Amino acid sequence: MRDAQPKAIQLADYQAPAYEVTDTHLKFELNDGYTQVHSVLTLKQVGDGNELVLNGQDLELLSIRLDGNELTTDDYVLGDETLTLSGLGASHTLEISTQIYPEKNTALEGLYRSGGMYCTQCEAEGFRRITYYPDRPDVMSVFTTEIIADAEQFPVLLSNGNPVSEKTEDGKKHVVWHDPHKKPAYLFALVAGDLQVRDDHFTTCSGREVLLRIFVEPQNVDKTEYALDALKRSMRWDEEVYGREYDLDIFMIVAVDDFNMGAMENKGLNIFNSSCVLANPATATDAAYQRIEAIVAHEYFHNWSGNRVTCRDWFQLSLKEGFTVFRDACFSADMNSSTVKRIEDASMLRTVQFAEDGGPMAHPVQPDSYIEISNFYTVTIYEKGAEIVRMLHKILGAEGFRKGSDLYFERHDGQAVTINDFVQAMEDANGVDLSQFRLWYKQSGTPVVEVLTQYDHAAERLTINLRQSTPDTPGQTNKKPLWIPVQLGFIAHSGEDIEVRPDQPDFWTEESQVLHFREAEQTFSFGGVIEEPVVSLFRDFSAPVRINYQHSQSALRFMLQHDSDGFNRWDAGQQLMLHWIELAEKGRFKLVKEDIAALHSVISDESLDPAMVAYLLALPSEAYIAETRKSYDPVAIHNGREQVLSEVAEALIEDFKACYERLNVPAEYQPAPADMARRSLKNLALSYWARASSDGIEAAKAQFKSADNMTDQMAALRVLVTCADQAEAQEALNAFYEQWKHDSLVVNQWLTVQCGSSRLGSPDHIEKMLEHEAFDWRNPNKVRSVIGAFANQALCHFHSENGRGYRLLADAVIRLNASNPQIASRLLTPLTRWKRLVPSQSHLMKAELQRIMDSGSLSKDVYEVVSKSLV
Ligand code: 0A1
Ligand code: ZN
Repeated sequence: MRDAQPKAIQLADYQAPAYEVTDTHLKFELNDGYTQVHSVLTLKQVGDGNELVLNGQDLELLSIRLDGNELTTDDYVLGDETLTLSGLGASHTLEISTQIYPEKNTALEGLYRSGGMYCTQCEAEGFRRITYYPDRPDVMSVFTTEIIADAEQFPVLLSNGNPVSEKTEDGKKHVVWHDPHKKPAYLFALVAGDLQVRDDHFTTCSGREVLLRIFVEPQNVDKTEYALDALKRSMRWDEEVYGREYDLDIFMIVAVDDFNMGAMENKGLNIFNSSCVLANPATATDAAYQRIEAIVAHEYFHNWSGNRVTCRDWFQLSLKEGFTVFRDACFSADMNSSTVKRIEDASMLRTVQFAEDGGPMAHPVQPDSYIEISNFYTVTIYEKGAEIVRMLHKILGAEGFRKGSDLYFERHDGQAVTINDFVQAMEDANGVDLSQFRLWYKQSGTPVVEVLTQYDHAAERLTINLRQSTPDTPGQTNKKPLWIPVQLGFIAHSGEDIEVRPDQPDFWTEESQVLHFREAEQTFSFGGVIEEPVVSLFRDFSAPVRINYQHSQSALRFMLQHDSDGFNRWDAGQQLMLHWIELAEKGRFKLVKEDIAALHSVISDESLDPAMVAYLLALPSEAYIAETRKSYDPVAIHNGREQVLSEVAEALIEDFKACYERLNVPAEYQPAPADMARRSLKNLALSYWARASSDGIEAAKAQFKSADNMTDQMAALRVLVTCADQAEAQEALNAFYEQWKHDSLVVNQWLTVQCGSSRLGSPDHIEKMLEHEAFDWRNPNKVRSVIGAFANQALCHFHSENGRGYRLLADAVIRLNASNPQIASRLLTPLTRWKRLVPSQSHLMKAELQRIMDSGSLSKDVYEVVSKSLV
């Protein structure tokens, strides 16, 4: 829990460490109820000063020796969260023993118990809960780790690097691991348990054999094959696309049930939330398979972008996260449909990151300050950070970007560096000046680009006028113009693209079809345009900006059918649908025949990728609709959207039925892109069909009963929960629970489908689920499945008029603040949006934030978000 007023850490205060730890020897004695940690650190003075500050949190200090001499309390200063030694010399050996209580660790940071196993989570600042140590990423050390534990209970004892020795004596197992690569403490990991393993091998590009191992609880061995395959694909891809080879003899993944985040890239020993690694056809949906592939890749790619080259301090977090998300997105695009991947990512960014950037927690991709670093594992750092790297890729071209990344890895291997070092490598490798581009890292807020186009038929000339501005955000005003890459296309009446030839070639990159928009206002002209084209702007979502450009309804319908850029094709449909929903909210919506014809042409175009068709026909989410408005009424949005859904379903009922029947063919389940695409369109068609007809509901019931894979079963269950009458929906939910209650990951999906449902997810229902035998406050996945799903998906219930939804969330935050501050703080996000809501809801929400603030001793995590939100 926090001091009275937690202090913000400032980037401007960064100071290099005075001491380096060249070697770190750790010995863990895991005992029932308590663990002892003995460390031997080899210290070397490398900077100014003779003071060594070690971090420590919730530790019992047993002993401390310097160069063999036991120190007394007079020899050091023990603060709340630090232990400081002064007057040190050039080199020393420091030995520290601490005692910790993993069994009581509910925060899931440091060393903790998850079920029958021990595991660690050290990023960002968890290592300080294990022993006193300079827990900062710019202190990199070679680690040797000895683990001693009961041989019967914990036959598997793992740590980073390569195994050195193993023996069993007096019922205790002793193992030693050695990691030859220098690393910061946040990449340390330890696992102990009675685990089973699935092994595989990978031969690297230089011919080295690497042993690949996935450790899981025994009942999950049949869920490991896909992750292992994804790992091998990732290893090959990183060699081929980035020239990066793996660097140890062994690479391990461990699945853990209690985990705050998705996964963690500890050197050679990745630890995964079991929901992000375990899959078999009967229990995991296609979406889960794709998430697993992406996260396995993400953690693996960190081996270079994060581990070999790491961050100097936590203000540089996006150095590893933005770059690694960009890398995993390109990998997923290469393994699947690149357009669909782009749509998913951009849509998530526009919904979640834009909301963050427009709210009280807005921060630059390189923040200037923070109170609790755990609060900065955000969509801004990750996804906006990835968009910035993507823009660099567009500006420099694939080859230039690769030259830059090669230089970056070569120049900084084994170092802890800054975002600026990354950009500098890109600059140096390409001979470009990226000073203006760097502003993307420093300015928060979503830029708005206003576009005006004018066509002069006689001169065959098109002009495009662009104006940019970035709104004020907390602590930042008067933003400067950014370097915005605008990928551009002109579409002729025939539907074909016309060549784009700007009169200012210096502002144009032919390879990526990008116009470089770099001033507050710029006008570009294009000659030789013989007919007035439809202008397709920001193709491939080439910059993370809001665009103000009014296409006519007919131009949008035209783009929905003809734009050669898949992203803009989809986006044109989204804009049309946003307009329909707005009209529906005003009671003025009627689907016109031109709209029906456009949708019909999409659904009946069998040449299109079915996954793409499914996206083209899906309405924007309620959360995204809200995000497009200055102020919003969530219930009105919900009702408007429901009306449009029903009208589309009725108008195209025959198309949806036919589409479902065409695609509902018996086939053995494969998690392959073409099969996933077929299932996604089939299940979308089912959801519309069931909305408009009882035959559709019957089809959903049949699919629910006969499905041999979770994608189809869950899709059918969702349809029944949404469209069938309440009793039938409940019956299906009960049957599902009976079938799957032994499988915790499937039960999580069962919780999500009902708690996130705009029909069933009422506060009463949520309270009931919190009492259910399947629920557990200590397990973050369960909390997310019930409370997270409710507050982020069941929006019409969460925003219920009497404020009960807000109260329920606030109660959960107050409760979790004490046991798991990270989860409490993340759960809180929907309450930070109060300023954007209609006044009646807004003050109810604010009152709940205030109640959290007044509830007593807040963790730094919760305090930071609540206090910033109340400003
Ligand atoms: N670095 C991991 C994510 C991660 C971050 C923080 C954690 O605990 C606070 C845990 C995991 C990644 O990007 O995958
Ligand atoms: Zn990451």
